[in-house]
Amino acid sequence: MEDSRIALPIGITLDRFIKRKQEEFQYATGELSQLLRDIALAGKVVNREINKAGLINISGAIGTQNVQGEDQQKLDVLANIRFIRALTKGGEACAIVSEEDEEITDLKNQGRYVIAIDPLDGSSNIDVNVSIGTIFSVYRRITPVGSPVKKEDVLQKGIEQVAAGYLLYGSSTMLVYTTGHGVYGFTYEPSLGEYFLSHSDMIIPATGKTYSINEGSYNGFPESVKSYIQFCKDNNYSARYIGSLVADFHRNLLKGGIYIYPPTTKIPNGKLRLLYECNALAFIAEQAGGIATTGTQRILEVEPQEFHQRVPLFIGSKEMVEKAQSFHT
Ligand code: AHM
Ligand code: MG
Repeated sequence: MEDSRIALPIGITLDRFIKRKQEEFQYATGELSQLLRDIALAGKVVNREINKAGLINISGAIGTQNVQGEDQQKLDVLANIRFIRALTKGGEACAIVSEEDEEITDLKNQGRYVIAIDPLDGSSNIDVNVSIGTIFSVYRRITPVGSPVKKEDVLQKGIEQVAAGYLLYGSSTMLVYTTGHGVYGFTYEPSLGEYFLSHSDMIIPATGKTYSINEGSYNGFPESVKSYIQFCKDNNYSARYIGSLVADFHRNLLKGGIYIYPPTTKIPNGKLRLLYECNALAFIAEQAGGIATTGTQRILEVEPQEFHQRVPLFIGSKEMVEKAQSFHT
């Protein structure tokens, strides 16, 4: 019995939810379940560190740069360490590609899964007490278990994801994930140290009135994007742009809306990374009834060429993304 979108009661703990879901799949080994628990646990640790950021002097740039040449914040580094540690100890993942590391981390174990992760997205918002997030994708490895991990294990199309999700460290902390059978959201209760199901079988409204784009870069946008922005203004849409992809995406998932990071004259492929930002959110968007494209191509079908590849992103409510795309000639 492989039904997918089974209604489990709001308030059930994440642990129990994962267990119940696993029981529904005859041949499930429990490894993916354990992997999700590991990520959820690392999320608790990172959440604790983020909440301390204002209290102790751990926030702020530490003077090093990540592989994209951007300043790394201390918490980026810490989050990267926490997730890698949790996944290493868990043993289900054999390799990790992270925004913070140039090369793949081969965990040299018997794990069957590969993780692509942005350990702390929206890091420019850390110091200003604005929501940030973690984004992750899970793939099955292609090469034999136990052998050295190869590029092709990581460079898989988004359609090959077996699970994807994000943690949102906001006014409350949430874990939202999919294994390809609907999208489920869990809210973290810090005093109990537990995640509880708060959003069952999430569906993004087919349309909305919110558009999220960094209009400061307007002059460098393609004409099609400028025309879509004009359409939004003509229709009295609201502009909402947090500058943390997870937070902007999450709001649009709940309320309906579109998030766009287009190509610009300065950055022709946009800013966001295919493997550990766009694919995970595209999988979630589609599972929730939305869509995600580069403007011309389904994100989940983009063939990755390199670990830190960037792609333009148009994601959110189906009708809004379709409308935005209709301006492309
Ligand atoms: P990061 O991974 O370095 O944090 O960059 C990704 C972030 C997204 O969360 C956000 O939507 C976007 O960059 C904001 O970029 P910009 O300041 O160019 O609008
Ligand atoms: Mg990021």
